Amino acid sequence: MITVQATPYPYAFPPGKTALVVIDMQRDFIEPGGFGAALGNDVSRLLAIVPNVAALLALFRAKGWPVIHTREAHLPDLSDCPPAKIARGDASPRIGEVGPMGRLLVRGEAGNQIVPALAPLAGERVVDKPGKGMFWATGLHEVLQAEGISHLIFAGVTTEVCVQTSMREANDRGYDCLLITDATESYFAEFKAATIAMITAQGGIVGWAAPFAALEAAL
Ligand code: C5J
Repeated sequence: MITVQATPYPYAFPPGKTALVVIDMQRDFIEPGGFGAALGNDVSRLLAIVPNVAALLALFRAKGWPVIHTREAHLPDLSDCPPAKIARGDASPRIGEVGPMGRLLVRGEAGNQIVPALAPLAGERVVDKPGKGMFWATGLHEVLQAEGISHLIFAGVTTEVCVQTSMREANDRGYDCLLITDATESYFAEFKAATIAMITAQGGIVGWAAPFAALEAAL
């Protein structure tokens, strides 16, 4: 076991049974002109964590440990997108509409891809998820169970939406989860802080949190 100094207490993980999960580091959320920007968000906050996520990826790749990337992505005919999700918002751009980087949140479109600096390598699993959480309608739990994965280390965006939802889904399925606090970000600083506080409260009711340096130090 490797032990990381974390909140609310040290996080111990077994190498070989632990995967890195990088949530939705997609152009649509992170780059100017994408879905996130179209919703009125300051995407520069998210862009700023790209080097930290790259360092985390480099560490896992150097160790030969498993890496999973997710994308929030719908089928081109939107048959996997609940009508309520399409309808949500007032004057906001809708999922499936054409934006500056192609159809918003649609598989295969330019904006739906992971930013080039964090592009998946051959052999790394890429999960297209129609929901906020990584387990809903993806079959991922069965795959991870077959591979004996018991621990998940999380990075990505946004902290309070797809990262938190995925961590909560993982927690309910029995995974021990660590969030790398400087490799995740929100459009809203207060939402990031609140998410870290709520997942680690009550003895780590959802999981643990630690900065990247603590993981590096543990190794
Ligand atoms: C959002 C995400 N914020 N990846 N998606 O809609 O967090």
